Amino acid sequence: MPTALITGASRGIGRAIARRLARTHDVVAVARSADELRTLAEEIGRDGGRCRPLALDVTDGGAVRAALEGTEVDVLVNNAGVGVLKPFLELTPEEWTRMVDVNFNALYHVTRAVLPGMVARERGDVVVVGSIAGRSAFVGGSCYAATKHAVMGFAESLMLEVRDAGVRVAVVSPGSVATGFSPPRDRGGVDWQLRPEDVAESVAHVVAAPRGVLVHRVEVRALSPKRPRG
Ligand code: NJP
Repeated sequence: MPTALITGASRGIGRAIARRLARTHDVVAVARSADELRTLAEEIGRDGGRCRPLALDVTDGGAVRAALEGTEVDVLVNNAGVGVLKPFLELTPEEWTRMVDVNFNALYHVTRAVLPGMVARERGDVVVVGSIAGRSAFVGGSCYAATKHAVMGFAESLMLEVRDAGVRVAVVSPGSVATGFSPPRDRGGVDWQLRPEDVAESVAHVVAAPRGVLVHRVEVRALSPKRPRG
């Protein structure tokens, strides 16, 4: 079985990606919450898959290197992310730094640890969970949208660097997803958001592209914020 490493796998979109990819991959599930990773591994095990929980803060470069360097990974999903969505003048330095560290700087730590193996084996997938905020701005997004714009620049540059080495780099950019990511907003009583499983399906689609085919960007939105999902 090939191996898929997913960051931010303890809940939300990352957990759904881990469950989905476990159908076709051995999973390494990374996040800080050891208990939630353990229950994820149990769920995957009950479904007949294999999952190794790995409690790790992806912003700690030394810890990431120590835990991951030399690990053979076929699919890396950089999904861990935080969003403190509020006006710039209300953002604290800690909130600003945390978003930059998790959403952007961690891409260096994690990708740097596993990419050399992919290049040496001449195959692999690096998927980043971006956001529609990675190409459009919004009030309250001065830092969050900036980190997701940075994701796009990182991913496209890396794609151009490693495609000839057989490694594919992609960004899956969701619209609004029903997770605990941001405080509940008034959605007009209509349950229209994407489910984490919808995003996981897009990641699985990217990874399953035939060899020789590179899907670089996917934007996935709920069909209509005016209509319930049904
Ligand atoms: O978020 P949430 P989502 N080290 O809060 C982990 C993007 N997105 O699933 O460490 C390691 O449920 C945290 O684990 P833990 C978004 O930007 C979302 O909605 O245990 N892991 C948890 O597993 C992000 O990139 C929406 O706390 C760390 C996970 O990250 C991705 O989707 C829309 C960590 C966060 O789970 C997943 O978001 C959109 C650290 N230092 C893009 N810090 C949306 N939900 O609407 C956090 O366009 N984590």
